[in-house]
Amino acid sequence: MNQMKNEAVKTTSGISLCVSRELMLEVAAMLDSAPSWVIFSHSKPDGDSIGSGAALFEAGLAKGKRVRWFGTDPAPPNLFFLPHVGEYAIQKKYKFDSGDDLYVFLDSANEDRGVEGLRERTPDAVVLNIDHHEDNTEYGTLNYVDRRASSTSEILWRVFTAANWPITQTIAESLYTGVVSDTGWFAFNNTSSSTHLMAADLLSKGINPPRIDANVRHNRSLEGMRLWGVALTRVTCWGERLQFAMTWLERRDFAVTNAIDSDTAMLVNQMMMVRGIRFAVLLTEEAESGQIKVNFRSKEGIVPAAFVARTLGGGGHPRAAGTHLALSLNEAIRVVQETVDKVYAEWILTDR
Ligand SMILES: [Mn+2]
Repeated sequence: MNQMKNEAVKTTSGISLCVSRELMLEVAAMLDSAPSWVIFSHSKPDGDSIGSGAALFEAGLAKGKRVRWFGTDPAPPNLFFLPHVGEYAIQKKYKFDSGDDLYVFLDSANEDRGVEGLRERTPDAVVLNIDHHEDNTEYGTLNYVDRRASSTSEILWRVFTAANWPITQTIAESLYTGVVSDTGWFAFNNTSSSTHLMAADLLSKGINPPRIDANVRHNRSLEGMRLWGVALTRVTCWGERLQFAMTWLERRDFAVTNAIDSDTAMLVNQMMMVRGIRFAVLLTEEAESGQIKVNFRSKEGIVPAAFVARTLGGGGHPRAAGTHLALSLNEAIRVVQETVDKVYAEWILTDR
């Protein structure tokens, strides 16, 4: 376990914040001493995983490192505007067998979140694990896992700041994209005062938040919006205060609307906009896996989404989690509903 030691860190805009300075410098030193960085983003990469990857890629180039960047799935098109995304390459398997490369895992809770092969690494392979997921297994040679950080991008910002690495406008843009993606534009409760200090610092680098918003959020296809329409007309609620909501999508819905799988991003959050709903579930029949993808979201004061996801073999953040079920859609709906009720009943008795 990493020992957290609180010390004040001054940002370039003169703002102080309390974080583990020792660990940040250790991470920076490890990066500094490696001639070659191989960065890995998790499967189905999101704004934080691509944003932090782009920022680290640029920092590496600025330091004259050989930098490579891999992941198992393409970056979502709404993140193509970020720097170096063109250099991000798809790789399903990787040989972790070099003592000269530093393998940097960003936003990845465990060894199975991305490319295959990490478990078979040779003893000389050095792995740097930078993450904020609660269920991170600390699989790295060095782990900077801060479960209170809003995002991996926020952790990287601390490292860059502590080590006095220049934060260019494009690095700032990348980190900002990561933090707004993971905090729902500073609305989720992982948003801390430190998150806002980071945002202030990034704004001082000349970034353009409306441009980022236009690219990341306000960039949906009409087909995707129609898919949301299909799902939203099916929302059903249950529970003593109708606090649970669920909807689902089958393959036919994608064919009818001409939408694609990635169009479901953020859909589960929409149910939470309904007054009284504190826990939302989206079940999607996936083309690629042939399984049912299940997304969970929860608010404060109800069983955490991660509890339910873990009961069903998945994982994630306390309030944003998910799993995959090898069941038919109808069976999955039944199993998920029963599991939510069961885990909620246990949670009410013990955790309140
Ligand atoms: Mn993240």
